[in-house]
Amino acid sequence: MVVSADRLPAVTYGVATSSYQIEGAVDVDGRAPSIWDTFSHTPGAVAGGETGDVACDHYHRFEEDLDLLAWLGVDSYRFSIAWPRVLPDGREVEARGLAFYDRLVDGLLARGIRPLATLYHWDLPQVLEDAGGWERREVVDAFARYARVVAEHLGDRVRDWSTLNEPWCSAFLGYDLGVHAPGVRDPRRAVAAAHHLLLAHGRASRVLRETLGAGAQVGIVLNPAPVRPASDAADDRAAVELADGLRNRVWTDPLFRAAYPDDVLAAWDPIADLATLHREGDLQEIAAPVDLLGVNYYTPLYVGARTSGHTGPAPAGPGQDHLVEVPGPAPASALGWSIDASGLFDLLTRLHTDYAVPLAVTETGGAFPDPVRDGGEVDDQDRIAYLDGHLEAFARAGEAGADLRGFYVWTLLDNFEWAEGYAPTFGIVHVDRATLRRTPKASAHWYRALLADRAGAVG
Ligand code: IFM
Repeated sequence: MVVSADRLPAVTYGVATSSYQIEGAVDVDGRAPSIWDTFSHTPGAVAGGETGDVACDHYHRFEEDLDLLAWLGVDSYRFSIAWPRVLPDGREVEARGLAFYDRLVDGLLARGIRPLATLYHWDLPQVLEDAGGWERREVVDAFARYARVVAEHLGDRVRDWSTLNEPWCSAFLGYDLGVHAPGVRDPRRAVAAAHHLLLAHGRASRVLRETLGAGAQVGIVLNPAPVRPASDAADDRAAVELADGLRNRVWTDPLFRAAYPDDVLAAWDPIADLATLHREGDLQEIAAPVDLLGVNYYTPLYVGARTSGHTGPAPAGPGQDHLVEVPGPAPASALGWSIDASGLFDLLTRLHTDYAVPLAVTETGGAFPDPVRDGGEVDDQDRIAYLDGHLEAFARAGEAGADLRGFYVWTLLDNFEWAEGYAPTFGIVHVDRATLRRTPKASAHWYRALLADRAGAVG
């Protein structure tokens, strides 16, 4: 063990989940389909044909999950609200959908746990996708209206909000590579989706502030990655700059500098009609004040240039077909993602230096083999080592001056891992797929003990 409780920054600690990955109950209490319902039911889209229809059935078992959170001793719980439960047809408010989040939030507060709500973790109502989805500018007002409905309803009890989770995935995995919902493969549409996601963030964050009043915290969650060259060759080192633009600066420069990076604009100019897409005033709206930047970190991105002889798919994000994403070095998690806690340190210190924004790690964690013993026990020492190393990197970034506010483990429960289905397990609590019985893994006991010690150490 490398991190001790007294070394941990005195910030908020928690765990994170998202609606479609855990709730199930997809046709209950007026909920309508989201793009992920449609996509997961499309043959060949998700490994094993799995869907979020049942997921962890958290919608019906949330009290048990709240008790697990209380047992863990977390300060905060990061969850997302399902847009298609609240505005199933995109227009009329579904009171039963909001009532579920009342029960969840009230249950958290009754247990002394602070809610951190994300408005959008990828479950766009299908009806809005049918009207053009993130590709069309109209979605921006629809998102702002959804933000107002939810904030008016929960804002007296939920004071910490994020607008979007990982717009890189929504725009580039969803509209460029087509491996996430809505399964589109069109770089022009991906460029449009990216812009409208940013604009939706800006418009919704203004609405959240107006609705919530003073003292609320409004932020956004990104999944930036440190970008590293596949080799020392000059072309590979040059590839890093553009890949960094399309993974990181394409989000952070508009958000914190009210400008798209020049290299990104140059890469996109041949793909999309930017003069029509990027309208006057958009960047000022996108660069609304942000109280907290959430950082989801799993692995660095390794890139090379095709001219150096690398072959394979380009990194996600239109405009870099001449680049190749290559696997990072061992060790890797069960999804083949290189494990490298130094990447978290690099990311947090860089974001602090470049943008001077308060930061939280809103997700980190790993999928590991997780052999299950009789009775559901999982001795996941590999996950403990992962979390330990990443907490140490987090502490080091704080010591180096980054303004850190929180750390959330991904994730509470083994759940629906998008296009990968249920096979990769990220939870610190095992969920038996047949019975949905929850059993804390060794990592949950470890995190609980660390949080309890920290409570003693921090006083
Ligand atoms: O499961 C996802 C989550 O929904 C978003 N961030 C990455 C996680 C692991 O892939």
